[in-house]
Amino acid sequence: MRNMTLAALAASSIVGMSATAAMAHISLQQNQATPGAYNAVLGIPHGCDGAATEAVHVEIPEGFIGVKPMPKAGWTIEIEEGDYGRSYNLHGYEVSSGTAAVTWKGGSLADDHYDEFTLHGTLAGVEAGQRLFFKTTQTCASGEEAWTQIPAPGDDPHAFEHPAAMLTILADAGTEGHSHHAASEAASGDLLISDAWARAMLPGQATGGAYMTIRNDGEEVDTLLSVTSPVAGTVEIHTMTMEDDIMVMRPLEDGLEIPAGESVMLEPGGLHLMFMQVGTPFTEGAEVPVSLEFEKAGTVGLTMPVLPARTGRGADAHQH
Ligand SMILES: [Cu+2]
Repeated sequence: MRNMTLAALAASSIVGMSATAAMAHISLQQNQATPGAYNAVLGIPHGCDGAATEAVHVEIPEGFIGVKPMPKAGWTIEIEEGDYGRSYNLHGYEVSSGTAAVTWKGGSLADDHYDEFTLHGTLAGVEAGQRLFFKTTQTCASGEEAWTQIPAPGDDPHAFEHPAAMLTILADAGTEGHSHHAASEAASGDLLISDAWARAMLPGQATGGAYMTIRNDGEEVDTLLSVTSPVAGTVEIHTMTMEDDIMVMRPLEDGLEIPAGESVMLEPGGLHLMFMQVGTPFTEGAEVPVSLEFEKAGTVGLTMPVLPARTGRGADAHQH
């Protein structure tokens, strides 16, 4: 069902673009990754207007450090070194410069063939939700094809004819030392869910709150229709507003809209998920499984860590 929905979405987004542009984009085989070791595998799906590709040049984005290209038979490699925008700690060493660009040249990749070019490195100093762009230029006997367009924040990356390959950073669930960021994440289609957590409950309490950020990188609005969890009788999506000095919570009967190109934050004092009829109160360190049903992206499952109630606004203690 979900696959059908995504296929239908993909088909509809192709309408209006030329067939070559729709299929032509250079992209990363794995376009979402957590901080740490990462292999950027760039797929080159065709040549330049029918001509064979003779060189592939990739600019390394800030935050992808210690990069080494994978050799390819029939191609020679040229590495350009440069300074990073800041310094990083890589395996215990302070580094402030490294590979800035890589060129594979001297080969020949026919227009009707597909090949992959791999860069191994480490994603460092990056945060969940951040996007890294790999500007790539193909050189053919007939000329160049530059895949270097980068969307401004909020812009739709799908609208470009020659977009740079995009990598989205996911939350690092293993990060220690800042528990408020130790959140689970999940992605489906154009949606990215990050910084999800459930609030620890008091003994005997039957309702609990949960929070997350939902980002929609797509071209169309999506709607969170319903939420379920095996550890709660029901889960509601609540708004919270101040009315005459009183905090009022209301379920969103028609679901929660996630506008195209925007992030919606569920956070203490505002929008939240409300777990009702919870059998065993959530305790710090436990994990809460949850399943989110979106109108377009389908079902997205994730597991949220239970964190202590954050300091500050205590108004949404969920004592209904
Ligand atoms: Cu509530």
